[in-house]
Amino acid sequence: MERQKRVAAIHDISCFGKCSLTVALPMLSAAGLETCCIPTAVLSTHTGGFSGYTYRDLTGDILPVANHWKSLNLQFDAVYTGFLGSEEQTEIIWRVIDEIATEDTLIMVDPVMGDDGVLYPVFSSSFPAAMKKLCNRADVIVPNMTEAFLLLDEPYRHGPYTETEINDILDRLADICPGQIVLTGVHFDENSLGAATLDRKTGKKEFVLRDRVDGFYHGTGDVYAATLLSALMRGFSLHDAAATAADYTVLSIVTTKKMDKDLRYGVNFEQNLPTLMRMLGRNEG
Ligand code: PXL
Repeated sequence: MERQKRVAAIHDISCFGKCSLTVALPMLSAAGLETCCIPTAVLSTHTGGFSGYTYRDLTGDILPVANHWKSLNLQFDAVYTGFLGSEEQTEIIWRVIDEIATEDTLIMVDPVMGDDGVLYPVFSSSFPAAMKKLCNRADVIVPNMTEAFLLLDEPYRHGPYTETEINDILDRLADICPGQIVLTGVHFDENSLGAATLDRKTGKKEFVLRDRVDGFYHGTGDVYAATLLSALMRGFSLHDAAATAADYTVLSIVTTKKMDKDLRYGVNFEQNLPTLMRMLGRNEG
């Protein structure tokens, strides 16, 4: 009998400005996954470019939700964490994993902390060390270049990078995470952009590069991570999942660019969901 895979997505809800749960829930559902969620906070908008946003902290609810799920004996194929509002939340996620994950559960941590060399202002300077501890528990991490330098506690370096630099960063990320590494924002020149993967099962490092689309589109990291997890859950190799995620993120950006929208509003990932389903091999009707 076929079994539908079940994912627990643990992120904030930004009520406007597509990112975190408002991206993860529809995308993972489109991938055919049963998607459950633990909201870590509710904000009126995300924090990237809007001022005056509301912030309702839900730290106290996270563990009780996990405890209730455990009492119902629910099994999860993946736990996927993204934006976490505080060091305390990163510690609580450890306990959530203890409660709801088994050896067979894939733990994917997107260490959402910053972009373009800057730690998001909502975070204190000690937050990256807490996120680093959580990465130690992950089967897959998906940092961008800014987050990689924060995790490694090193000053940010702008690209273009060399292959040697990227390989070195992958090796050092492997020291803080026992799992698969997907590093985004990698580029060796100004015309391309993509990801580098370190597959711990094969020891292989690979690059996935695509033509760069100009402009800073908010929420693309979340589109990338949700596609990556969807592809992994459907049995893709790490490299193929990273490539599918790059293709779908570029497609969403190109679609958004044609619409001339405020870049803070998030990308139009919705229009191409039927294409995503085909990319993930969901042609069965
Ligand atoms: O897209 C990452 C993200 C998620 N959640 C919140 C954010 C951001 C990035 O700015 O502010 C609340």
